[in-house]
Amino acid sequence: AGGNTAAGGEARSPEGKRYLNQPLVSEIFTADPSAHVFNGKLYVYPSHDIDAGIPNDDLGTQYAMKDYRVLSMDRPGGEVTIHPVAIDVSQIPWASKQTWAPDAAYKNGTYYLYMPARDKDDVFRIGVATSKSPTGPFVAEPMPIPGAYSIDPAVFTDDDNESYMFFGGIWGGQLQRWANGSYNAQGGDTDLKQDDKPALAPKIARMSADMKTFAEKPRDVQIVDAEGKPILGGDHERRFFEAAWMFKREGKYYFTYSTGDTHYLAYAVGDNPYGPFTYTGRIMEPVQGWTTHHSIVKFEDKWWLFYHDTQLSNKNYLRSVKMTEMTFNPDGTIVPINPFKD
Ligand code: FUB
Repeated sequence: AGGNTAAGGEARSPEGKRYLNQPLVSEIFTADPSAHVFNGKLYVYPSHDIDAGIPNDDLGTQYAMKDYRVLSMDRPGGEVTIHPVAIDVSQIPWASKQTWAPDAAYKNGTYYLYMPARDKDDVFRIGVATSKSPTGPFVAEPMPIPGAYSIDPAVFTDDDNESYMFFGGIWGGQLQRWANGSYNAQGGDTDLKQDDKPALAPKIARMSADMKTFAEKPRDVQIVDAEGKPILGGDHERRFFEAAWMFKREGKYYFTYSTGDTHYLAYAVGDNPYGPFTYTGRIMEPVQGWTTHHSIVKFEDKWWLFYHDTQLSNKNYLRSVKMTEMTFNPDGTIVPINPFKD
């Protein structure tokens, strides 16, 4: 992959902006990074972007990924290892294509890889695969997780060892087609088209002890404004689009997400995993590329934002994972990050 290196050796975007960071790897394209600390090391579970020669459309048909590969490093800034294929779509019995943004979890000696993909009827479902190693190979369960649908699973384990899956994404992620509780192929390609009503909510479900099923029916994750009123469907700068990620700091629960077509990473704060969460602000301004998708993890005493952009390819569907330190103000708000240097 080639970069955009301006005179002087500095990488710049096509608009001439200087990138804040360089990609973690350039041998393959990676996106949607879910980072975790396992056994004192950093593991990143990204999408593995490929060029399938499919033009961009609003459903994300161009994101035609076929397998997962794990990245690891001993510490932030350390050498990054690209591990062999962890699982291929042909090894996921229920899936047909588009292995989108994954997440991983560890419990009781087993690593779990959560994978959204289109099933044989073209409906996005979420399945799970297991391994004794954080880098795989992973073995898929025969069927998707019952009651899980749409895209972008993010599994959060609280201090009491209970785990929860957040999931969902509108437009290509099909969440709007589940608005009435079951899949409706006529449910539209974008959102509810009800700008003055509450926006489509991401979902949360507590996981069973086996980490392979839900212990409850998924519930709506409510995102509200400072007055406690739901964020509306027309509020594209604040409403949930995709890329849910939860973390906990100093007793507060941070529900973080992408606003999609306005390209922000945003966050809302609550006092328990279910919410409601009060919209608080932005984590990151738009990156180069249409999508923005992240994770946030604490390594030793610092917090890190993992994200992606299209610096290496200048193509929306060929992205590269980056990481940068994230800091907090004394009141617990996040210091917003500009992906370009001023
Ligand atoms: O990578 C495919 C999709 O694009 C992800 O599932 C979304 O979050 C967006 O990044």
